[in-house]
Amino acid sequence: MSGGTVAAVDLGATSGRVILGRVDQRAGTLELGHVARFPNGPVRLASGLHWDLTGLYRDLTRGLADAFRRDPAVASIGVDSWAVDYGLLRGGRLLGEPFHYRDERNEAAVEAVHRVVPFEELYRRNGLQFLPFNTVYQLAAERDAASDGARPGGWLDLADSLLLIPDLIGFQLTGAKVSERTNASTTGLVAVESGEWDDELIERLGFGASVFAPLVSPGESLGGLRAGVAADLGAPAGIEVVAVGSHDTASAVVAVPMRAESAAYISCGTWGLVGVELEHPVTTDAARAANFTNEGGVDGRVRFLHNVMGLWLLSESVRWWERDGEAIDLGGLLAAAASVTASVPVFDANDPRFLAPGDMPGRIAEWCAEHGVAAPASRAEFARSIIESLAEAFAGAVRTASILSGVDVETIHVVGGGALNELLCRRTADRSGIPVLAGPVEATAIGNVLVQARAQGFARGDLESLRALVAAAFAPRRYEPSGR
Ligand code: LRH
Repeated sequence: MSGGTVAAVDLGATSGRVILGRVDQRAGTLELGHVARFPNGPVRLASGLHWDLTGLYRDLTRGLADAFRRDPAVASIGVDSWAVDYGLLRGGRLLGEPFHYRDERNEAAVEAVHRVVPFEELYRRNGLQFLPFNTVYQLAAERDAASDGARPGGWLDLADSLLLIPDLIGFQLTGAKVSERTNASTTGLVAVESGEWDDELIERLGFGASVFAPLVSPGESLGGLRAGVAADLGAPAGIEVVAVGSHDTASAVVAVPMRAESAAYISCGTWGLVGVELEHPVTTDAARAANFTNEGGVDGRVRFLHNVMGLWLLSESVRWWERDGEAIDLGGLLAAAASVTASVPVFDANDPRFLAPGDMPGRIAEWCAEHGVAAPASRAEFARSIIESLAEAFAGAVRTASILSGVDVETIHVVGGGALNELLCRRTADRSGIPVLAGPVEATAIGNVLVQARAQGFARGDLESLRALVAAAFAPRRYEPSGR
């Protein structure tokens, strides 16, 4: 067999898509076909900020039906999404819409977890940077909500299983309950050294080990589509769902056309995930102090990276300005930002005040007032200030990743939607003093496609062989540092 087509479902925090990927390694080709794109976002219910999982499932299955209409020879399906969020099930039934990681319920839970397992110990065990929304804190919030009697969404003790978002979709499609490793590594409950569920930690936190599903690695099959689903999708019987790097960032890193020994990557969309790929985790005191994470990568690699608040700062500002119905042209705003000549403030993009949805320009102005610097004076200046602050945070995280890991970074690869943002790529090159190679934009879907293609026998070899296909198919755009 010399090649074939697979379908990637890639769910991001602001949009989802279904993409067909045709891979023929012998011919050295990799082609993408965009089938469907649909919006995603938080829904504020009485119980807090949630995802509309049911709506997402409707949209993605419509997209998959379209994919099978276009190419009845699609060999398999793979699903990836943002990390950390989960749904609880009892008897196969979903106990409410999953919480959105930007919900505020985690604040009190952080302290509750650290009282039982101090952060230093937690980091030694799971190797994860502190993010207040890591699943471990969300589950503590869930547990405590149930025990105070009010149960505003606290269903942990009622659940018989917990599945992260892509696994939850895999379950709807196939009936199989599994936990894919790259995404499971973001829960905080997987031991960084063994890669297995940390049962002792789970027990100490009172979560109940039986809700966690068996771990599977990218490339393993979840099994065939349920008969009813296959009929709904117009898919031939026996189409498999294959576990991919179901954490979107893990899939994106598969598709970074880099030489890992001398490159850093920035997977830039809602978040900017900045780091390097390693063979072994780094859980030193310095890595903990710098808040660097060791997430599980495809083929057992380690994604040693830091979460920088990404284009969320810009998209949430635009959403705020548009709240009275005005439509803002993002291209025009970025062009105006590129022409700003006044000096703009560089604020700390990692400040936790920027995490929750809301008045982002107001919070930037508040940060400036607290730090005695003049706030941006126009929308173009706000946009420029956001880009400069992101570029500075990216450059800093690349420097830290290099120091902590020993990787001598000669090139920075920017993949994801941020690769289209010329100003951001240019200023990241300028502020880091390192050339930036931008693209591919659809790295996440490509990584998803490649892992499926390898499972189907359309490609073989290690990540370097898969990356060679990416490099051949998508010529990156190069930004040299200007010295400014
Ligand atoms: C990016 C991402 C990131 C996580 C965050 C929750 O989409 O998966 O890697 O930290 O969402």
